[in-house]
Amino acid sequence: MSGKVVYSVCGMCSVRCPIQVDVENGACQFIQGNRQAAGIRGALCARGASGIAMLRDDERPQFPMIRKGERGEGKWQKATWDEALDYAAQKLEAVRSAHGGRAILLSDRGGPFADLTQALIRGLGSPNYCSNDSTCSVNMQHAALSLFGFGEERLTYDYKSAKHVVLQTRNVFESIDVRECNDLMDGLQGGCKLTVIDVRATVTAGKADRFLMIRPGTDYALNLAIMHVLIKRELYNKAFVHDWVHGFDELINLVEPYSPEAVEAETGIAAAEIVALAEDLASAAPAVIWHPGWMTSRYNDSFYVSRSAFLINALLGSIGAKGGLALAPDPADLGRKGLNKLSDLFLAVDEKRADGVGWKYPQFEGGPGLLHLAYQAMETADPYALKAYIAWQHDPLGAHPEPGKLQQAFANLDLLVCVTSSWSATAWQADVILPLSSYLERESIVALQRGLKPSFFVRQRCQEPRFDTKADWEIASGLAARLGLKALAYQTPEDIWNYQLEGTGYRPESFEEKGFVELANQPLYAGMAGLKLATPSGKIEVASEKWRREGIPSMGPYAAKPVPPNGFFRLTIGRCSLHSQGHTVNNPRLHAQMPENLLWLNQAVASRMGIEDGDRVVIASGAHSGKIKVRLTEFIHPEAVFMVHGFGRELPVESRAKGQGVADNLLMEGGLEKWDRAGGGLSLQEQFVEVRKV
Ligand SMILES: Nc1nc2c(c(=O)[nH]1)N[C@H]1C(S)=C(S)[C@@H](COP(=O)(O)OP(=O)(O)OC[C@H]3O[C@@H](n4cnc5c(=O)[nH]c(N)nc54)[C@H](O)[C@@H]3O)O[C@H]1N2
Ligand SMILES: Nc1nc2c(c(=O)[nH]1)N[C@H]1C(S)=C(S)[C@@H](COP(=O)(O)OP(=O)(O)OC[C@H]3O[C@@H](n4cnc5c(=O)[nH]c(N)nc54)[C@H](O)[C@@H]3O)O[C@H]1N2
Ligand code: SF4
Ligand SMILES: [Mo]
Repeated sequence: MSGKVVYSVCGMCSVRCPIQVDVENGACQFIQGNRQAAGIRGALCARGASGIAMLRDDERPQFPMIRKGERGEGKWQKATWDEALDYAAQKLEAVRSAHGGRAILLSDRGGPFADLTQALIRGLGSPNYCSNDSTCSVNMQHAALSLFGFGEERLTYDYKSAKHVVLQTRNVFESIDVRECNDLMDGLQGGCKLTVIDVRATVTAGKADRFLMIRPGTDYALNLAIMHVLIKRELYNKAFVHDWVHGFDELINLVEPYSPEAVEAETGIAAAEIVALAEDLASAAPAVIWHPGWMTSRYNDSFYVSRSAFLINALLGSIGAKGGLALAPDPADLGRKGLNKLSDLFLAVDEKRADGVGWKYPQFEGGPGLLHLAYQAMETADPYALKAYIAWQHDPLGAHPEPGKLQQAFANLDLLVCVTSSWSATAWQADVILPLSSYLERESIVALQRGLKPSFFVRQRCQEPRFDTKADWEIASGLAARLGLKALAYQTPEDIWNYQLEGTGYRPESFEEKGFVELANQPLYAGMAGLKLATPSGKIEVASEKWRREGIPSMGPYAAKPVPPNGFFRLTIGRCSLHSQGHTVNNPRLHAQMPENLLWLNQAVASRMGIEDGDRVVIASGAHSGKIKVRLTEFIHPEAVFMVHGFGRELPVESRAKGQGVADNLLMEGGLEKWDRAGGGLSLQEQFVEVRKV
């Protein structure tokens, strides 16, 4: 066999960048970013480049497994695919006939390929699909919906044409999306100014013209003050506000008390800096992006932070503007037909969701749901019992606070299925593991890439699986065939692609050349002209009517953040360039480069405590504590400590990662009950931790 190039999609994190893979003699040899994809230009991040190390690693589930001992004991019986799928299907059928389809919950990572899992759960007769969003971006998503009537996916951050970008709680150059990194670099090279607002100096802050080290958790106060200055000094875009903002008078009243001087002590940011930033933005408007945040499951007011960020953009007229938060066209805007949805193979399920979304919480979006509330239902059987749970490429026990408490909720399940390509705390608790092929060994369904030039793209199989694993569509089809869901019981990926592409003018072969097909030749700025927003007023709503009906202020007054007592710090968390959440810490190559997480601690504070750089300290909260190495720096706010999420793995099957670093989620006491009632997301940083010298 000779060599070939396969165009595919990275799976080392949920961003899913386009890649091209050199395959020799049926084995992947080299991965790079897709050279034909605009915005990628061959680039890949360190994790994407470590895909081959993951592929060649034997420390991943290699065959189907059925639990033998107690949950979590790690005693497995090797099974054939027929045995494992029969087992899972029989248990699902038993749950379905005893409790109805609604007793089945499925969660996954959401994103462009979720139509498959959504189709499966709908076919099973359950409304209970949830994504990971309630621990990720849901506050920002609900902020967009409450203001614009559409979700954030309709907006494109037009960095390349921007004149001033503000990144607030965003670390673009370490918490990576390759396209976004390239676009922002292009913008900066073209003279765009960058302001970074963070509790610590990140790599991104290192590239900024202005870095504001904010007191953790006080961003909403800052944003109110920015709006105060824009309005008082009449620096806002009056025409845009007149045409598009509903409730401007309410906004004037809301921001009145928050002068720059009034928030200076609370935020730690000098009044003069706040004024200067507002003035700079006004002079660059409308080619301005004030980023509303990505990982926004942080505070009880994170929804307000994102909303106020969007409103700053509205005041600057940058919503829908070139160089701002441009509007991404839908295929229909381009006169093109969209993909046929697999979910439409089945009728919508007419049942209340277990998480209360859509009926108890009518303001929230039904699609991704709120997983932590589904777990409450699992624990209490209110509004009804959840008896089977399919965790699909998702590690909720690693990604939620209080995993012990979650495990107790799982005790109410008759069946816990884990579909996964790597080991995880959740897989270890499963009754049956359906091992997924790694992303290089499987294909995906076709998906829509949004943006100014939308495209359809697909993940192609680069090589055959090294182990007895299967692709998502094969697993979904295998379950569907056994559970009477004929429509989803596909035999080949081409059958699925043909269904999805019917009427679009494309065929499965259309993707061979580049891995994607573009729906437009030129970037299209859809713009605001002629748009009718799906909000009750048809405009951008300062106070959302939908939220008001539920008695929830969509932007309240700022509530001051408490100062941690002596020896305690606010726990702040995030990502690093070398790892993806929790699922790369055992990757041979990435582990070699970053085997453990460090605790960032302010230098001056540390010297008062007698702690030196590189010391191991105790970090504790409630019953949990761990020992972690400190990284001292003057560039972190003295009230905060910072650590990267995903470490502190305990599984014997992950020899490299086991026992290295500390798991941040164990330090989040009572964290399953702490959530932003207005935005829906968990409040992972409403937490103080104690730090002690060993
Ligand atoms: N304490 C705390 N909790 C957090 C966070 C935090 O910072 N601190 N961050 C939150 C955020 S932003 C998110 S998005 C969630 C993430 O939470 P998860 O989505 O649970 O995190 P991952 O580690 O990405 O888990 C994905 C799991 O899917 C499986 N998997 C199988 N195949 C693939 C594949 O091809 N690609 C990928 N990516 N995974 C595969 C692996 O088993 C892996 O364990 O956690 C959230 N929870
Ligand atoms: N390398 C890498 N890239 C990734 C991922 C990954 O795991 N690894 N995961 C992807 C996913 S799922 C997500 S959600 C995104 C997340 O992308 P981001 O949201 O940009 O990333 P984070 O690292 O979670 O947080 C960004 C910054 O918020 C800062 N911060 C913490 N508290 C505060 C505060 O109170 N105020 C302010 N102003 N700043 C604060 C942190 O110091 C951190 O630098 O990254 C994506 N890209
Ligand atoms: S950001 Fe990196 S790891 Fe994530 S999909 Fe893109 S290349 Fe892969
Ligand atoms: Mo995330």
